[in-house]
Amino acid sequence: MRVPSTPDTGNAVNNPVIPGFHPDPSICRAGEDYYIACSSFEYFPGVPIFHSRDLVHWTQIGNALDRPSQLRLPPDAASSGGIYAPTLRHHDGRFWLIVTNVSGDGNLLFTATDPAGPWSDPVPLPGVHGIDPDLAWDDDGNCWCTCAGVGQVRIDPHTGETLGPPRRLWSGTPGAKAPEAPHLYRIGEYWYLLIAEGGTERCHGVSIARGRTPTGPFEPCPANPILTHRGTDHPIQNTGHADLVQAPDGTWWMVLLGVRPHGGTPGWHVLGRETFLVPVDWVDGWPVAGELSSVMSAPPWPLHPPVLVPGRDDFDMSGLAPYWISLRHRPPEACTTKERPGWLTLHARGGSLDETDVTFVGRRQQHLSCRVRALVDAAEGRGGLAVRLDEQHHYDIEASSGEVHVRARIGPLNTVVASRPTPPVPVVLRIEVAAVQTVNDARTGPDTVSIGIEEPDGTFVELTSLDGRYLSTEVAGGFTGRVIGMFASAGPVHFDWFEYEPLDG
Ligand code: 6LW
Repeated sequence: MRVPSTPDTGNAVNNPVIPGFHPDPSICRAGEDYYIACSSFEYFPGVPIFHSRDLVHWTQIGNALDRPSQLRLPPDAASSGGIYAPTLRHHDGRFWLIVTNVSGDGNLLFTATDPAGPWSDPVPLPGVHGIDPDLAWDDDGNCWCTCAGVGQVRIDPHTGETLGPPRRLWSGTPGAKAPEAPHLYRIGEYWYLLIAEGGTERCHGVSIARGRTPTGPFEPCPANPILTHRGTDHPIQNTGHADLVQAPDGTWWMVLLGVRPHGGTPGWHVLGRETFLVPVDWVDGWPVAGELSSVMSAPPWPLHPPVLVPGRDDFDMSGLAPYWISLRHRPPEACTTKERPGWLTLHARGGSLDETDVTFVGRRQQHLSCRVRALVDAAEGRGGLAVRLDEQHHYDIEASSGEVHVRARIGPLNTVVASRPTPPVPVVLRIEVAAVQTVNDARTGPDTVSIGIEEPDGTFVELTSLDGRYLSTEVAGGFTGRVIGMFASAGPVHFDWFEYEPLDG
């Protein structure tokens, strides 16, 4: 197979280009600007939106669904329910986002003039059935909506009305399961239908077909799957759910999801499905994906250094940065920086971390090794720091007036693993995650979660060290990745600052 003609520019860039739990990436370009949207499941706000000028460095500019009128997640919405895969497109001078809320309203369509927001209230699509909805317009202005399973229906994107009967376009490669994540493109003389198949685990792959019209018939690419790591011990696995974009210089690129397992093959992954980038060439009217690797040759244009996200948040702003996410809904009164200026106050809504309505504000773990610290005043309540996958899989350190407890929840096991008296003053809690890298990226070293407090002089007192594999998707299941953050399980709990420090080197 030929490798893409993208010249090796010599300087290397890292993959994933958007690390941490940012699955199901959908990309579009408007002029010189690229945008990516990702799924967000039970978290609020939903659908993080990223911006880049070079395809390599991405900055989160907001979340498309940041109002309850856009994102209704019932208190009992399942973990890994809520918002599934989006499609983001730029058409007719506007940005269009279509997405499925599997915990309520089904398929919804949003528009914006600025992808940073505000986005519109939803246009419901009651006649569109299936997940992973895609949008494509033909030269006659018809809007085609294609969904997983690869069914298609014509819609009015302004009213959400379906126009005409649904039709089946393609069932994917015979013998491969779960044709999903469809995206339809008009490229040259063909319409191309890109899909994921094999399921979003180790058998995941990207396939494509082409036809002369947006409704087919479609002929599969003889080289399908055009990208997969199934059956290999490649350090990037579960590769699939892709989207294509053409750069202003005419080169083609593909974003897709992948995971970085730890512990050898098959191993376990803790950061969820992350967004990767790979170059694409065209041979005989078919796309040929380049090699997907952890370090890739930078694209052949000037790189724009990323806007660095501060590792420390002192909660001095009136609102929260876009990387902060809560579970299911964030009632303003439960999470405020107004009650004690310069502090974030969380008011418990009743639930503990084992419940779906716990008051929690966290950020995605984006590094295999990182240190998280926070200064907590729990004199009036109970709360602290947690690293979570879901209600049944989390490690947490909870402070109250005069003591801290460390708890491990692994499925049916739920136990306090360490306790320690503390002076009745604000205390610095620390969670340190270390997935030790070994030679050749084999990642067979230990994956630990060290939890403790800091003495007034900053000395770290480790209360326990737990095995990180039990906070992995292979153990917990689901579609999300680790989120590390602050919680309140009783009363008000005040946080003066929160610090996230990568330790990956
Ligand atoms: C998504 C489907 C998938 O809707 O997993 O990886 C589902 N592919 O396309 C949730 O992410």
